[in-house]
Amino acid sequence: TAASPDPRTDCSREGLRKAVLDNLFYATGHAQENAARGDWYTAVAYTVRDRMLKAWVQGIERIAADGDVRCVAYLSAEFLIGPQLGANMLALGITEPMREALASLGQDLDAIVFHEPEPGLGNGGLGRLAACFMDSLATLGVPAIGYGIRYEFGMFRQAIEDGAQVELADKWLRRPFPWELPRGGQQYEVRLGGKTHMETAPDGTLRVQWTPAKTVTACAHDIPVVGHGGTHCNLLRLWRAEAVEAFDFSTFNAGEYFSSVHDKIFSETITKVLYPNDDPYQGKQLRLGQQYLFVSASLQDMLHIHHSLGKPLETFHTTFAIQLNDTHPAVAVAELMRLLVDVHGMDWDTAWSVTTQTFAYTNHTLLPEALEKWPLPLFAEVLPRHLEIVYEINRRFLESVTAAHPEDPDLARRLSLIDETSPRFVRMAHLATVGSKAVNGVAALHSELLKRDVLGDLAAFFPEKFTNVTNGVTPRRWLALCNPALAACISNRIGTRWQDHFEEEIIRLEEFADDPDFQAQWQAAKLTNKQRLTHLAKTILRVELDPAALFDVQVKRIHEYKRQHLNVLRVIALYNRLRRNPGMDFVPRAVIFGGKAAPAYYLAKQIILLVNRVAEVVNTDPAVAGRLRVAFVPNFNVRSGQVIYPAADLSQQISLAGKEASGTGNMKFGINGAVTIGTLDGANVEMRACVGEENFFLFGLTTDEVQAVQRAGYSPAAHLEGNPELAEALDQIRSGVFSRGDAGCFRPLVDNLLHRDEYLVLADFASYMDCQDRAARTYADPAAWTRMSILNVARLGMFSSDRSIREYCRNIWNVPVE
Ligand code: 26M
Repeated sequence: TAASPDPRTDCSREGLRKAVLDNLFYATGHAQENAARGDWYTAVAYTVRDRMLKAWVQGIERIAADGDVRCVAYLSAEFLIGPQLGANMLALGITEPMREALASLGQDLDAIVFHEPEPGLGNGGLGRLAACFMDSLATLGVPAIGYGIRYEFGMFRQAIEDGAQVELADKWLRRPFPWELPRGGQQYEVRLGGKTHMETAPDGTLRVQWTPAKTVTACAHDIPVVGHGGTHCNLLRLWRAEAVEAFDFSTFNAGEYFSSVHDKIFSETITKVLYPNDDPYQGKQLRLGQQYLFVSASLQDMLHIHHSLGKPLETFHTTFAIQLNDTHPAVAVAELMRLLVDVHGMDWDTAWSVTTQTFAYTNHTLLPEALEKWPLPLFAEVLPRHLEIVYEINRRFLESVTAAHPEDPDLARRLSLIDETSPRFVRMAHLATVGSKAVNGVAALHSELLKRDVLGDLAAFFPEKFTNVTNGVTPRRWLALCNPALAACISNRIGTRWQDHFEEEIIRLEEFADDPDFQAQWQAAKLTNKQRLTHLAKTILRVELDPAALFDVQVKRIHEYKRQHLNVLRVIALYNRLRRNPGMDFVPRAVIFGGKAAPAYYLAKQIILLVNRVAEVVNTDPAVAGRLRVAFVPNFNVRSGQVIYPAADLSQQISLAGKEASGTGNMKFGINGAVTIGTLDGANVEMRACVGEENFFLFGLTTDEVQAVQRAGYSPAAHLEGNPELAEALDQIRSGVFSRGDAGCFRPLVDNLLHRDEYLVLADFASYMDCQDRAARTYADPAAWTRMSILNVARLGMFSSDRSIREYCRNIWNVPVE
């Protein structure tokens, strides 16, 4: 007789049905009749998780048992992984049998998938990139661990009240998160504060002793990351801070009892909340504590794994390649030195050689004010031993600098790990660069500008370290999962291999760009997605969109350099045109915005308010009804992105040239068939080169022109003279037309544009308007537009994160990949 299938791995429709019912009862304690949507979600999630566990355990064993393959350790303070259920079912290939199994139980899979709370453990691009990279590493079968922080509260939930952003706590752990396993066995002590002194070791050598002020425990929580096809599974290991135990409460008097509880509360504060800024305006002590906690625990964990392989410490870099996702984990350079030298007694030179062969560093920003630097007193207070180590690294480094360039006495000051202005700072990008084998930017232009400007002196000193790896996004989540309509349309023509061989396969769509049947199917898919977004806008916003209109979308963090206010000025100008000339030829548009502002970023919040106030005026004016609509989608996150990107016709990528490191939303829009209107910034440059200039709406100053304008002394007001439309729009904002008559409301924003305008909004306005007109004219010709849309998808193959990861493997990590 055939063995009956294992109820925990059986992927047949019937097997899934039984398993869901079993989990519903045994994991949630509810009979089918009393189960709520959340209970069904839990039951389905456990059913899927059961089917991942075998690969998951094998993945861990492979890392712990095979010392011959170098494992990638991706260190990131943020992993914006998004909802897990749908992605995991897709990877395992069980979406359809699960859908049928649930249907037979009277349940709708899509409703259950939509119910999942999203772990918002990231701010935006950088955190989402880390998640796409984990997906690609698993899909390519590269052994990897993502190390990060398990924030109890992730990115805040954004509500819009009377047009303004309000921040609400994100309680994503209200119910247990079914995708994590707390690992009681993986706990490490992390020390903070205190003092150092010299001590004689038993063998007579002098060693530094660090007596910390506090010790906390870092506890591992593991989340599986399963690759496409379900065979390979990697690990995301997130750390939670916990108080060390070991109090003997019986001996305490009341005062000690309260102070010990107080200590416990402090310890657990460390991983409480994600900092919601996407640039480090002010260095906060707790933030440094977060960074150090996850870095120290991760390095201890890696050393533990390395040791258990029976390999000598000097070969640590053959076991792990550690990637620093921006400078947030850069203190790892000093921490690895401390662990090797202070704890394991290795000599400095050997330790430095191991360290510099282990690390590589990715930079994600060109904004000089966003480069992390920690005030020395703060750094000394939290990490006294690490400051000494940084000084010693710096002393040796600057010695080599002066020896190599005696002709440039100022060079040491510019390269130093310490910024000697007062107050003095530790420059984390310098520490990361000196401590790494490779440094990369995230798009070709960005990497060039890094070498030229932001890290120019370092790049001149270490030319061999600097390289580029252009970002990418996973075509699983950002096409197969989020856009089933377009995915089916694509697979009908070229099969499904594009899902894990995107670059190779998707180009085959080119030959169908003018095929009328294919064009019709393509348009039908886009319409389906626009209807889905229309439904969302109606239910959550009570805004009526018209799926026949051009969906013109800008979703991303709200930042002056991303220039959402340029987009708003354009909307106001269009509105004025329509009012002045009701009979004009006009392609109906739905202009959609979304994104969060850092809670303390005043002007970004003004921009949100302005969008909502303009929406209020435009959407209630019968003179433009049916032709112009404006919507601000609240709480833009991974889940809403999965609805928004597929519905876009036009993708707004309008940052000032030279400011956006790469952008990844641009790629998500592009592979979902949106055409880009954009500047020559970040990865837009490479996207345009791939799709062809005739399939991209380009406007605006170039990086070099921007620098020339700024050197010559930019005067924004000069751009009003030849441009009455622009002057009128600014005047309306200032005079209260979009603030219910309150003339003071948008003064800070308008004054900034008129007198400062750091991001050259006024300088690019005319060129933007012209370009928008060109886009509208093209949209009016459906065959021409659809051709552009198809060619965009077909030619964006290189923007798969699988390609990015292959480049990291070959050029930076020296790890084998297919
Ligand atoms: C640092 C210190 C304290 C508090 C917060 C931070 C911090 C957090 C996130 C600083 C920067 C953060 O993210 C920056 C970011 O998301 N950069 C984006 O990275 C993307 C992926 O490479 C690029 O596509 C974007 O262009 C870039 O803006």
